[in-house]
Amino acid sequence: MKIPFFVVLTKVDMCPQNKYEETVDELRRILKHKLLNKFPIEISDKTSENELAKTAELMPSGNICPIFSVSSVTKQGLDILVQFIWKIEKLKEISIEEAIKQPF
Ligand SMILES: Nc1nc2c(ncn2[C@@H]2O[C@H](COP(=O)(O)OP(=O)(O)O)[C@@H](O)[C@H]2O)c(=O)[nH]1
Ligand SMILES: [Mg+2]
Repeated sequence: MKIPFFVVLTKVDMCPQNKYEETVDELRRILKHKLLNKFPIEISDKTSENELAKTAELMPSGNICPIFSVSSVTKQGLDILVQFIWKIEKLKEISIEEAIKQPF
C-alpha cells in the first residue's frame, strides 16, 4: 500500500511498559506485512531534528510508517509530533509550488 500514513499511540502514560512493548512489536509486524509493506520508524523525544526531517522527506514515497507515542498527561511525544506535522505540511507546499511551476 503506497498511501503514506503514520501511527500515533495515545495515552501511553496509562500503559504498562511490557504491554507497550508488545503493542509496538505487533504494530511493527503488521506494518511490515506484505499487504502494507511499510518500514516502521519509531519516533520519540530523543529523535534528532535531522532524523525527523529525513523521516518527513521519506513520507511521500509511501514506504515508511513513523510511529509516535504520546500522552496529553505527561506531554511525552507531543512536541515532536507537532514538528513532524509541520514538516510534512511544508513538503506539501513545496510540491504544490513545483507542480505550479511546471504545469505540463
Ligand atoms: N491517562 C490519560 N488519559 C487521557 C489522555 N488523553 C485523554 N485522556 C482521557 O481519556 C478520556 C477520553 O479522551 P479523548 O481525548 O476523547 O480520547 P479518545 O479516547 O482517544 O477519544 C478522557 O477522560 C481524557 O481525559 C492521556 O494522554 N492520558
Ligand atoms: Mg474521544
